[in-house]
Amino acid sequence: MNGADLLVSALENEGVKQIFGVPGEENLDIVEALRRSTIKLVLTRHEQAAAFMAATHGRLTGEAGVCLSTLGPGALNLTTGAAYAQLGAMPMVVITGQKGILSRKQARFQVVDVVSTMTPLTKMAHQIISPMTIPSIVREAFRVAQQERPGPVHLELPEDIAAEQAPEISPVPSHPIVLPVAHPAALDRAAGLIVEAERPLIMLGAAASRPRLAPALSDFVRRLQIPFFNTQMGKGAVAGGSGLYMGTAALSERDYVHDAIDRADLIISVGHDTVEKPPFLMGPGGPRVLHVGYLPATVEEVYFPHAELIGDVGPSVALLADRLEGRLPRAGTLLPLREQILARLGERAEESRYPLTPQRIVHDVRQVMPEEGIVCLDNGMYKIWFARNYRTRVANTLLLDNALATMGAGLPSAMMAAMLYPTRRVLAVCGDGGFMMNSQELETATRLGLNLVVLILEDNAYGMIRWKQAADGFPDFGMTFGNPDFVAYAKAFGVRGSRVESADGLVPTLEAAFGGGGVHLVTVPIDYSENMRVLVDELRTHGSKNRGRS
Ligand SMILES: Cc1ncc(C[n+]2csc(CCOP(=O)(O)OP(=O)(O)O)c2C)c(N)n1
Ligand SMILES: [Mg+2]
Repeated sequence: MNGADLLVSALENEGVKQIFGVPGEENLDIVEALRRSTIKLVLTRHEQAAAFMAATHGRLTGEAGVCLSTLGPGALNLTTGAAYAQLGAMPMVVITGQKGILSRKQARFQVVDVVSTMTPLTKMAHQIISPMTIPSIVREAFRVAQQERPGPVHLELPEDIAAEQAPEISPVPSHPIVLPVAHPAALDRAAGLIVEAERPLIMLGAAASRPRLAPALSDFVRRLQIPFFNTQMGKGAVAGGSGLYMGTAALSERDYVHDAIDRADLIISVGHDTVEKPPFLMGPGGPRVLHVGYLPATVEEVYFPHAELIGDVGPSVALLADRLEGRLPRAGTLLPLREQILARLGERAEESRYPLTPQRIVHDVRQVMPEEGIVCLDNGMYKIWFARNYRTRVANTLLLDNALATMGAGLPSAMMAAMLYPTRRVLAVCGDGGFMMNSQELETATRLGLNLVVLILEDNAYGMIRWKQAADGFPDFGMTFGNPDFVAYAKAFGVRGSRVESADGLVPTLEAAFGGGGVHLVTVPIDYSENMRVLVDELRTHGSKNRGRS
């Protein structure tokens, strides 16, 4: 038995089923131990994709995903993925190799200080210096990665420690952990604030999307009958059909959902994580905010709650509802605004302009996705449109990154979702910029035999930045590029590709793509003139009218 064997048996003990990565020669002992294990080694074509996949595994299951790379260059390619998991609160364990630490036969060849690089990007970064410590370090790594607030942990296993002979040491067994529930005094205080409120509103933030929390939150909202809105990463956390959904705050102010937010006198902010672009801006005056979370709030210029309810969110909100059910005659004061807000979002959703408008694309995607289907977004202008306009009825069915907001994660995150849920429809939605940042993973997706459709929105530009440039009054400059013929590009990977040629062509093309199974790429031209018309001109007028009124 050597260090690598101890590592792999500790990973098996954690229930790890697969490791994503690109090995180097420093990992060969680990690769050999994996060959003899129950764990599958899933090769990707870039380490970044391996990290995005592992992080998404953690996000969707609550169990840390694992990625692997060599030292120096490979490890550095994992850094964006580490930051993605750190900001996005996704449990992940990152394993990297290193040259031997007991002797230096290759001097400083390929050596960078990976542990120092990973330290600010992870919850814990650690170099393993003895095989004897591996079982306990691995157990600790998974505990730290998975406990609130979840995130990435980095372990560096140098090649000589991996190869070092060691006695067989049993892995450290894990046990279930029951989290503390909010204190009765905090529950009383929170209940008091809610009873006093005249226009209460619930906000569901990123932590509301933790796996398995949706039933408790749906119950909480149903019992209180207080209308709610989501942040971008809190979408779906309350099951659909409640009739209390007021919208998603994809922008920080002036959007239609802010009609309700601006009028609220109390916001019950469940699981808000300030890594997200602010869903609303606190300032002098404004509503009171009650923060409900696994952990205390992070105080910011734009977020400074007046009271906090800290503890395991599910049981804590159930206790809160026990104190409040039937005692809130003003729960629905803001509800009459709902219809108007949702009607504005539905505008132009069926317009037959070609190239297609973002509203039409969101609308058509919703038509072909079943309630349980999962849409995974890359980062670009369309993220705002999907966040505002795409209605989710099931938690974690619109996976987007409003934390690091990196380009390039759309396809790998969709690949992970397709691996975890082979019977659900999974759609990656990418801009022509973001898709090309990790398009090499089409090979991985085909090799893995995934059922997956990739939708590319073509504007031949870094559209989001081009829009910002225009909105800020700069001349149009430096944001356009050419694209490959995406259908031919898909074909080169052995992937079927289709181009949408008319406004009515998107739904049938997506249906056919899903119907065919396997990996399918669909490309559709998008008309982004709506960005300026709606998100700048219309909302500016709306914002000023609204302020005048209230
Ligand atoms: C890795 C990375 N680089 C740069 C950015 C800044 N950025 C945000 S959106 C965007 C443009 C995205 O272009 P595309 O993928 O084509 O989507 P579009 O906005 O055109 O729909 C850029 C450059 C980023 N978020 N992540
Ligand atoms: Mg683009």
